[in-house]
Amino acid sequence: MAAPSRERWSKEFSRWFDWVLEEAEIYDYGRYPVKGMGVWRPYGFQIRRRVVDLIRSVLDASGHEEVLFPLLIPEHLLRKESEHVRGFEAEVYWVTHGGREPLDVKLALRPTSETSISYMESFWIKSYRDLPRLFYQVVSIFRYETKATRPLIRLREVTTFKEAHTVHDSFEDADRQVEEAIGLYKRIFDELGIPYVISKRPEWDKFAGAVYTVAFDTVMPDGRVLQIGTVHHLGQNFTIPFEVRFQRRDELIDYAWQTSYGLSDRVIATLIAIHGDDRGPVLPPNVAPIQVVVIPIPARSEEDTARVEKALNELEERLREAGIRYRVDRREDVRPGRKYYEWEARGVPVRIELGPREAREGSLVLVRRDTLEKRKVEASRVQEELEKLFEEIRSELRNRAWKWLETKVRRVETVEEARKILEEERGIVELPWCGRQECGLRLEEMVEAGVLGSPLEKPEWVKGRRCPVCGQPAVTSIRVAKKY
Ligand code: P5A
Ligand code: ZN
Repeated sequence: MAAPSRERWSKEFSRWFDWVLEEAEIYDYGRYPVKGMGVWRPYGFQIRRRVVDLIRSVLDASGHEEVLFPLLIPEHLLRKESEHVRGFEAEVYWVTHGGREPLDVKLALRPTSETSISYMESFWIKSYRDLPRLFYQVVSIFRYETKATRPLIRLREVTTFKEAHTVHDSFEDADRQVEEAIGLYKRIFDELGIPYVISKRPEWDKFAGAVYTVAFDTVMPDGRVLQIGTVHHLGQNFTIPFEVRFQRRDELIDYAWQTSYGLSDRVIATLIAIHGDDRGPVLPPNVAPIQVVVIPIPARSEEDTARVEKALNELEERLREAGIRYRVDRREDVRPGRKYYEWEARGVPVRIELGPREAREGSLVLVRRDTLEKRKVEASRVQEELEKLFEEIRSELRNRAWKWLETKVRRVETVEEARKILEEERGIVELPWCGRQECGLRLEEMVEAGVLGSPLEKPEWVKGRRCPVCGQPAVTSIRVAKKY
């Protein structure tokens, strides 16, 4: 059987995504009576937990220390860094009352935690010997987003915000941390098979309060681009107003340097979206709540029924022993075909079919969710076969996603071509660029799309080419896309 098509997945992505969240019982959105806020359902929560566990393990193993700060930030802290507050002011939810009493000091629901964390760091950090310090927390943040909200993609309560905040004794060490963070995020995305493009954001689109911002973007099935993670060099922009001072090795007192970086529910949204097809999502085995679903095929005779039952018990024993997350779907009132459909829609990566014939032969049929390819294996070898299959699925999902992304990134030299591609196919378009802000802003208007920024290294291919807006020699390339 051929692999499922990806018609609906790409052509009606928005509806496909809503259908998956509902059908697979991942996230209930739109029914909860506050806009931009949804409910993680048990199956979705399990996916979320495995993604968070993965991120935690990568951060823990690289010297990050987990902390937990209060949700509420007093107004004067939030206002201390002027660029930051200017960037977030319109998005802050305020707590103004305690019971019936108006509060003396308004309290913000954190939109992010640079201010509250910097404030506390001013007490904790004294000397270069204390540095670097790497903190992170996994929390809800609140942003009163005015662009159209979408489940997991643009939320007003971001429930799975993994924010890291680091402190350093020099600008260069913070630069090095930015590199390090980029490496960690690559690892996380690679584990999930999520392909990405890394860009240095232009001046006019960096994080409010950052010296510079590096962003990970991916192309969603509809060709629109989603920012799935960001890393910021904060310089001394927060440590000066918050007085995070330390004694340097040469005994002088200086302000520290910081970085911050974050991931959100968008990582889970992308994981669900990117590997999908018209039958639903395909979850990589390392984060799938159920890695294997076993479907018993009903037998006609009593003898066969007993055989199937015995083979099922042996299979369960082997799966349990191997530590595989499995479920046996024993529902008697539901036909196998219906069961296949339901578990496919939940993205379970492998199905095992076990009927009278397999029970007699001592075999099993393994079916891959991504390709629907069937494989007959000896029942006694199921553990090894599954290990092998999980690895194949994981690497093939990743390869397929990367190949798909590569077809969505196009290089052109004229505004006209860029405009046409963005209009018809979306994706990411790269053009030569003189590096000037005014040309970047002009380009955004001309192609009716947003600038993502430039690659971290000057690309070879722009050599000898010109900025299509002003005709000056290109110093780098610029990426534009229709963004979420
Ligand atoms: C870095 C962590 C920050 O907030 N402070 C702490 C820094 N950066 S950010 O770019 O504003 O956000 C980090 C990532 O969070 C995702 N994101 C969202 N996801 C869902 N709904 C939202 N409303 C939302 N806003 C931001 C983005 O992936 C972003 O890169
Ligand atoms: Zn130019």
